[in-house]
Amino acid sequence: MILITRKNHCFLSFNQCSFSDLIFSLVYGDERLELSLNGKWILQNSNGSLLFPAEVPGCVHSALLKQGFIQDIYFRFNDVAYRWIVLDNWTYTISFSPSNELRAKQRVRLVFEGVDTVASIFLNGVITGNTDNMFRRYEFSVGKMLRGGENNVEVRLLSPVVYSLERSQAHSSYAVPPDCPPPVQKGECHVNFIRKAQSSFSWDWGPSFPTLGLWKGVRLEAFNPSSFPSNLPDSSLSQWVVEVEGLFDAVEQTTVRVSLSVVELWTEEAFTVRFLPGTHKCSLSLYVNQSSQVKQWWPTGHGEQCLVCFIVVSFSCEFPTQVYFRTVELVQEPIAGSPGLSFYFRINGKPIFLKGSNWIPAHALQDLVSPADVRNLLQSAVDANMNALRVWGGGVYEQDLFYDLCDEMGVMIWQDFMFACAMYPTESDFIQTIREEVIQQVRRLKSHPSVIVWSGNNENEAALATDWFKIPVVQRPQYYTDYVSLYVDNIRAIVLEEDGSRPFLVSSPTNGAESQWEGWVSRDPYNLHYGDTHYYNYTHDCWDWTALPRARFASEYGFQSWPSFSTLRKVSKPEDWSYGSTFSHHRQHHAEGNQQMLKQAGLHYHLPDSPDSLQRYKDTLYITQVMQAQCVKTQTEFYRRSQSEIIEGKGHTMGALYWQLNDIWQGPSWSSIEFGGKWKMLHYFAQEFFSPLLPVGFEDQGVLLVYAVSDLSHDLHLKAVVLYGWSSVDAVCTVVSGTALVGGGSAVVIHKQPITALLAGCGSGSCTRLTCLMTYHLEDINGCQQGPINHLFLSSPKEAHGMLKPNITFSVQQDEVRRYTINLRSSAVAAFVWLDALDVPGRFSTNGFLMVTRNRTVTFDPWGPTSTKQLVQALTITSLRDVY
Ligand code: BMA
Repeated sequence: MILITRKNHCFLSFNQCSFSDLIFSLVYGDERLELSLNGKWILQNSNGSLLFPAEVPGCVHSALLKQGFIQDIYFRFNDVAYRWIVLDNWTYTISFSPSNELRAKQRVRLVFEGVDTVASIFLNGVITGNTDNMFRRYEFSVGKMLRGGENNVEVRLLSPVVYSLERSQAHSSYAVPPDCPPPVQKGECHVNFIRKAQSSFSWDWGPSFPTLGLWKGVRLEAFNPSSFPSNLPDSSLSQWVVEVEGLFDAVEQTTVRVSLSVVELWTEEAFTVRFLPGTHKCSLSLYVNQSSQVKQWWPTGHGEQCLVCFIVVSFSCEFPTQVYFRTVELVQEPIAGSPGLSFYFRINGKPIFLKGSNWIPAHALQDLVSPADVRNLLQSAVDANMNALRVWGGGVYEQDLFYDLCDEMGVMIWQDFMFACAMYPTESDFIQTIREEVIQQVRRLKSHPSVIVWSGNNENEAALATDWFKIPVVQRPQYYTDYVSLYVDNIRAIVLEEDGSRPFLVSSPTNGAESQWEGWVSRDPYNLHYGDTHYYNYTHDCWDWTALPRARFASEYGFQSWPSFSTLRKVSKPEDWSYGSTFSHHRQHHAEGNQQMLKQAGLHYHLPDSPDSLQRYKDTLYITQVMQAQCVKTQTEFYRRSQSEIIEGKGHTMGALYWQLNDIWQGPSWSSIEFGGKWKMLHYFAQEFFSPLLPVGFEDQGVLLVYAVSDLSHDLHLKAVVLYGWSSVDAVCTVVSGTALVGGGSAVVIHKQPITALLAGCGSGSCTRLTCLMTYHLEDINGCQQGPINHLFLSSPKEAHGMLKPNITFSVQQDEVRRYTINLRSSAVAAFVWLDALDVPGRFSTNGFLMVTRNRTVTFDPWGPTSTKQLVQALTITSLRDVY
């Protein structure tokens, strides 16, 4: 059976509101009036003991913070200390005076772009509506309720924690697990009973801050009814279609001529649009000339993100906007020599290996995520050669800017719906609010070419199939029915109705088509022959690639590490600065996490033993980062080199999205970027292991294999060059392989040799597994290096002989641009050389590297003003041999 989703697809990138205004004024020659209610509101707690100004958009925590009632929410144990905030009810109030002109309009709506979460809304003391879902926009008709002069809006928010508890208690017929997070997370219970960021009640990488507030904009909008459009691209197997969808709200019948054109494609189509009274949907389709050369949107690394000018003309006025064109297919078809089905994405007809990671909320208080934070994180992803991110289902549907930037930067988005690691209730009011959430989010996001797949939830198929919650056998059918009702009969049905242009997966991990055939819950959603896989193993030696799952698509895998000392220092006191401190224990939300990191690190590295306790603490943070970087490197390289082969029936891996890109606070986690944007060692490693062209070396039963992995579009003739030597920067022995053809989008073996022969070939028997390591790179037929230099340890560094303290010294000089050059000098081969500019924010060109030469130059791009002096003072250099 071949299951292929193939859609030709174009995306309108214009601003929906302006288009709405456009149509509106065309029809009525009238304008829509808006009164923003953003800005200063008054906020008070339930007994009125706290009453103070609060900014909207915002939340109770950030308002308390601004008033000085609370300190940095992330400082030390404040997540627990500030729990009182979310156990209380809070009311936001604002007074405003709408103009007579606004009040005179036939329709006046009070619009909340986002209410967090459960609230009753009053206008002039009269209830206007209720909210129960932070992922929805709410609009209330308030025309007749507005009065001349001063009016007021009051939003009475209920404690999300109390609400969730009450909802779960009301659901008495059967349990909807889990009740509470594990105690190590210090979180709140029953988060699955509220449509709110699931991680806000705590997660294994984040604190419990169940926010309350008006987290998005509030406004009054008034108009004489006509229309507001959204856009809905359509599909065709052979042709590009630009489809514009409008939702119309008209009082009388009107007829308008509208023409759509893409001038550079010589394509134009005219329509007569008849507005009938009432609200209804209307779609206009522009079929692009088949002979046209459409400039397409490509993921980064595979081409440009072309925008094409699109023009709407009506009443002889031209309204230019822009569209993107791209296709996406999720290919699930038989593979020769392997049971099951393939699982990969084809963009514009080209199979593409997805390289990237998983995105979580960038702050517990979403209103504190600045545009610069979003841009910096996404730029960091692209700079690390990522082309894809998964917006994970336990957080939030991200803000518009996030998806705009992904469109611009060519980052593909795997978009989860916001359900994670739980069962969910299916009472009709719950389903209703979710239906509205899904409709709104799909309409908001479907015009983004970056979004390539919808996915119903995070790990709920696996939770059900592998019985995470110990549900008695007799009760299971109920949970299966609920699962299918929520994700298939409702969410999937809406997505298919609203957006037929992208694949939809019910869960992650899932067996995809196979799960569907098995009734949407596969017996084993982790089956490596189908779909995507999540894989975690903290206790097994992470260097042992033979234990790794040769999956079709690895959508989650990872290891924890601690952030750097400079990041932790901001939220701690000197008494916290040891690995065994109460603080270190408190910040760790994953059971046994701190011990697991040291155990894994201890398999290959000497653990820090400085007599100076602060130094030992800093060195321990460092060694956790070394461990994480090397573990995720090994695993990612395994997935990348598995893309072209089937071994024992498994392989054709076409995606590696490690867990997780970013952090929500300063604590231990799987992230490669610290809270605040600083790159961990893993992120510098990702820049290398996601290189478009990468040599991957590993040992298989005593034999060295070097693969060339290429994401390029063209073929290359390459050879591997292997160099090795441990104990001295001068001793180098070289082996050059034969030349091999490396096709674009493939992984091929380029060198194969028993390690014993390799070592013996170095002459005089001086090289052993303990005294030597290998570095290797690819060269083209002209002898030019292609891709980065990679390395392979032949034994654990803790067993290596001859590793010396490298005594690395440095000098800094400023270039004419705002960039600094750091010249390093080492007296010995040094592993995991780590430059840390402490509190000077910025990025190094490379970091955590193996230094096999006496001299090396690294550049530093500061993110703000600094000076050579400041940088010299801040800069510390640590290598593996320095910590014991
Ligand atoms: C995965 C994720 C998250 C979690 C991570 C690390 O399963 O989906 O729920 O944070 O593992 O445990």
